[in-house]
Amino acid sequence: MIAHDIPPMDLAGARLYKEKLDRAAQEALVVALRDVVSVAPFFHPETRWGKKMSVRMTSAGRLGWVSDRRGYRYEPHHPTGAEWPAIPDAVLDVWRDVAGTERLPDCCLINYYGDGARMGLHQDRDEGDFSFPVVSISLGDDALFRVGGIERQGPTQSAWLGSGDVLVLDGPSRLAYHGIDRLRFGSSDLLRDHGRINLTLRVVDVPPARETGA
Ligand code: MD3
Ligand code: FE
Repeated sequence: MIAHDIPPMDLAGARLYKEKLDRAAQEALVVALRDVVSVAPFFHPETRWGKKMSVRMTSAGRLGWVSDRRGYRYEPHHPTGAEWPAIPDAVLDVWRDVAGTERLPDCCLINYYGDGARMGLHQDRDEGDFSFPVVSISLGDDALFRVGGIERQGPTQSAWLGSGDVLVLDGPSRLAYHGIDRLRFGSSDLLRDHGRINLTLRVVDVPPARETGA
């Protein structure tokens, strides 16, 4: 079930829907994600300087997010060479509910945070068109999220993201600096071994403009 009655909170221009997904909806997502991860297992990405990131990742959709010594980019294949699995319908339902566009996402990045994992302040700017929103779904342990403006040095706001929370980044917030400072490891019993899963849904490519007559 997706709750419709609670209006979102404003978080530096982003819309935060607290507890958007109830426990049954969260469990249904976890079940669907188990199938994704059995085809496209989590891997431990490296930065372009060869340092392992603390977050483990995989993706679903036409394109997946990959990071290694060659840099950060979207790829049509998992590091094993297999195609990424399709984005589960239950995940697309959340997008349809909050994204406000007919366009469906190309990529569902799946981030897993174990004890001590974090993600430094960064912008998401490797997509073709920033006019589409980014939608983030949190599952499992609480995480301290930080979001600022479009300049790295600017002031930031922090908020705890809990299981079932949905965040929509559009308008100016689409290019805001953001990161995850820390987890309250073990705060949720949704995932068997605790930790946190974040789903980030993005439109990556825009279909090429069609020739107009002549
Ligand atoms: C704000 N992930 O994968 S999700 C990422 O919780 C990423 O795993 C974090 O940042 C996580 O790139 C944060 C919330 C989020 C996602 C995309 C954003 C916040 C954003 C794009 C623009 C501004
Ligand atoms: Fe990001």
